[in-house]
Amino acid sequence: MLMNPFLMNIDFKSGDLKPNDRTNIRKLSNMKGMFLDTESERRILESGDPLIYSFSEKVLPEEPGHLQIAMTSINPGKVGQEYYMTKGHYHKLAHTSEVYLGLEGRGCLLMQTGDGIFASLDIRPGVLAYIPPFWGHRMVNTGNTPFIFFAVYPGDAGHNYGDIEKTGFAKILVERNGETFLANNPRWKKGSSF
Ligand code: PAN
Ligand code: ZN
Repeated sequence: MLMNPFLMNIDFKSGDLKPNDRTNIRKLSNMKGMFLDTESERRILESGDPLIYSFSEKVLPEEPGHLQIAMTSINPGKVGQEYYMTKGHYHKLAHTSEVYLGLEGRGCLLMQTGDGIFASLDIRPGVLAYIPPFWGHRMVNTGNTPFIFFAVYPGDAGHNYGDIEKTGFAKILVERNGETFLANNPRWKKGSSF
């Protein structure tokens, strides 16, 4: 069936994508066990359930030939020493790629392959990252303001969250003594997805 061309509006400052079909909310309780410091996680959850990030999507056919588009806003904050971040995922069709474009705030893109190759890229407004096939990806907000980015990826890519939920990423982004750096994740084990 022929789809009609259409426009959408992006508010670079707030991250609003309009009109969108779905806004997904990820609170700390939706990410249990994903931050290293589970004691800090428990303490935070005793007094509330902060919004870590949200992302809005236009629902498009999950078919080859189409694209999916999404806008994500990650709040500033930390659980223990670890910055707020997205869950992160591989694509279900692992050989599909993605483009992330930084629009507001500052952050870092963590990537890794199933056999443990790790890479990270600093993202700022106007910086575009190309995530090639087979790289799992997670965005981290390393600033003091919301970190907003645009994403576009193949229509049929799908998402595989399970492998990241099991093992996390090889490295985590933390702040210690005012310094931001990548630390080895003691919980990380080599994945077996590919
Ligand atoms: C992005 C992500 C979005 C939220 O649109 O889905 O930033 O992150 P999680 O999916 O890891 O929760 C994307 O990479 N889509 O493929
Ligand atoms: Zn993706």
